[in-house]
Amino acid sequence: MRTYLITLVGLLFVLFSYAAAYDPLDPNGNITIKWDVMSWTPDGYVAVVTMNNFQMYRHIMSPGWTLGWTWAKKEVIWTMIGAQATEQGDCSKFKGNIPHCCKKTPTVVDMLPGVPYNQQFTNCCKGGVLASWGQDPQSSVSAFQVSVGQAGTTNKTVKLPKNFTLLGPGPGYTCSPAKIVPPTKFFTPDLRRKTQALMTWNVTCTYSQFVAQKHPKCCVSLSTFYNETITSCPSCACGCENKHKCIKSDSKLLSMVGVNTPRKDNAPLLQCTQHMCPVRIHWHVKLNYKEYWRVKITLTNFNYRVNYTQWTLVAQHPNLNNVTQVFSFDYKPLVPYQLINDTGMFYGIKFYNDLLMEAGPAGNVQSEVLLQKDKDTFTLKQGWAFPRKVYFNGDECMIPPPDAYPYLPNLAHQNLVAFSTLFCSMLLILLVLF
Ligand SMILES: *[C@@H]1O[C@H](CO)[C@@H](O)[C@H](O)[C@H]1NC(C)=O
Ligand SMILES: *[C@@H]1O[C@H](CO)[C@@H](O)[C@H](O)[C@H]1NC(C)=O
Ligand SMILES: *[C@@H]1O[C@H](CO)[C@@H](O)[C@H](O)[C@H]1NC(C)=O
Ligand SMILES: *[C@@H]1O[C@H](CO)[C@@H](O)[C@H](O)[C@H]1NC(C)=O
Ligand SMILES: *[C@@H]1O[C@H](CO)[C@@H](O)[C@H](O)[C@H]1NC(C)=O
Ligand SMILES: *[C@@H]1O[C@H](CO)[C@@H](O)[C@H](O)[C@H]1NC(C)=O
Ligand SMILES: *[C@@H]1O[C@H](CO)[C@@H](O)[C@H](O)[C@H]1NC(C)=O
Ligand SMILES: CC(=O)N[C@H]1CO[C@H](CO)[C@@H](O)[C@@H]1O
Repeated sequence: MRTYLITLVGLLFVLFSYAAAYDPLDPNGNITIKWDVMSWTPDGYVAVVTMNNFQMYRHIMSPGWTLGWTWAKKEVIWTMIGAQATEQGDCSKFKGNIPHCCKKTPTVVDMLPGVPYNQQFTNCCKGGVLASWGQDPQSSVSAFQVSVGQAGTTNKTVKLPKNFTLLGPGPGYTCSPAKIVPPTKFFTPDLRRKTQALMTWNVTCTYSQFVAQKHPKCCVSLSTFYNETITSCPSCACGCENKHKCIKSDSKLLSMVGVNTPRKDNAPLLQCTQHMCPVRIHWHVKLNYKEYWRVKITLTNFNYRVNYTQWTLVAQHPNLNNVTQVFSFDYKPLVPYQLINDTGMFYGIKFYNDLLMEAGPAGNVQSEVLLQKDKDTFTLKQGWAFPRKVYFNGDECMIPPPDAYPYLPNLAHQNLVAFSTLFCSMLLILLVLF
């Protein structure tokens, strides 16, 4: 009965949290795409397109972003610097000068690092990788230049592109319509003069895990020093539809050359587990000192086809307001409302463990966190020491239901057991009597 109730409440909670595009731990998180018209041309304009990732802990990792839109009229792209359209489309109407892209709905991707100098643009050419704002604000921007033809040539006749789509590397983002905003002002390199765009419009894209995938992408397992039980991730936490495609960690297939080469469609190659998640976060309550307590966090990759670069882990726990030391990860408190300080992001140290390697012996990273006890609230009872929410790379992970937590061997729990035994026997007596 209790189990059912908790599961039901948990399920409702999960459903509810997936349906909302709004992320309570990062209420202002978005990616903005800004078009600055820098000059008019005889048949159109030259614009600088800048993408800013304002999300605290959600980055776009390799193979990077893909940006699409629909032209409002018969616009074409004459040239592009720092990015390229994936398809040229039908340019058969053009003689002499052939446009870069004639498609009504261009699809644009970033260039790879190391393209020739004359094809580069400031903040371009990172293979579409956008760091999260919380981790590396300098690398959270991407830009390219586009020269548009057959377009309006004044701020009255230009028609804004429509139906922006942002993929990165999978679905999940929904973009607003473009909106004209006050023109961006730029400083000249010597900072002594300001210039401004001839016209600017913005698009805002927000992420929803519900749009991205119907199942979570990660799960949490728990253990403690005071109870031997290891609470594993919930079964099929990430969906078991593809269970037949998973491979055992000792499979001979794994020695085949190219088996772990990333696929164009990002199809994973998962190690067989009972949870079928690509990533598991293990939270171990390790030690209880007088003034402090210590947690060990381990991230394990079960996907043979992904190296997670610049991974992020977000955890919510009431004691994160008194983090004393974080060993071998970087840590940053997230204070979305400036009121409750119970959430923080962990990420790898650059060039040390900011890469969570593909599944296998090297596919894990770990850290220990030392927290100072808040005497009024600290307890090992009722699973208080476990995280309330966990996100990996910006996706919420499934946490086991409270009744599966390892319990502190204490009276309260025994009482509960005793009570339910009593309840059952009473029921039995009633059944026997009537
Ligand atoms: C996008 O994010 C920025 C930075 O957090 C914020 O200032 C802005 O209001 C957000 N825009 C929308 C439409 O939410
Ligand atoms: C437009 O986007 C830029 C970032 O790309 C942001 O700084 C600016 O505040 C946005 N303007 C509006 C009005 O949202
Ligand atoms: C268009 O340009 C005129 C001046 O040339 C200016 O007054 C007007 O505010 C501009 N409109 C927009 C939407 O930028
Ligand atoms: C918007 O773009 C998407 C994907 O490119 C496409 O499926 C959809 O039909 C487009 N919608 C409109 C109104 O053009
Ligand atoms: C992950 O990185 C290692 C070392 O850089 C490389 O050998 C391996 O092929 C990469 N795996 C994937 C799936 O990209
Ligand atoms: C939040 O907690 C961290 C310690 O975990 C502390 O460094 C930070 O100053 C706190 N921030 C606020 C706004 O209380
Ligand atoms: C450890 O936790 C498990 C799972 O909640 C529980 O069944 C068990 O009784 C606990 N062990 C002890 C020694 O209390
Ligand atoms: C023991 C201790 O340092 N407690 C502090 C935990 O953090 C809160 C708010 O950040 C402080 O008010 C406590 O004093």
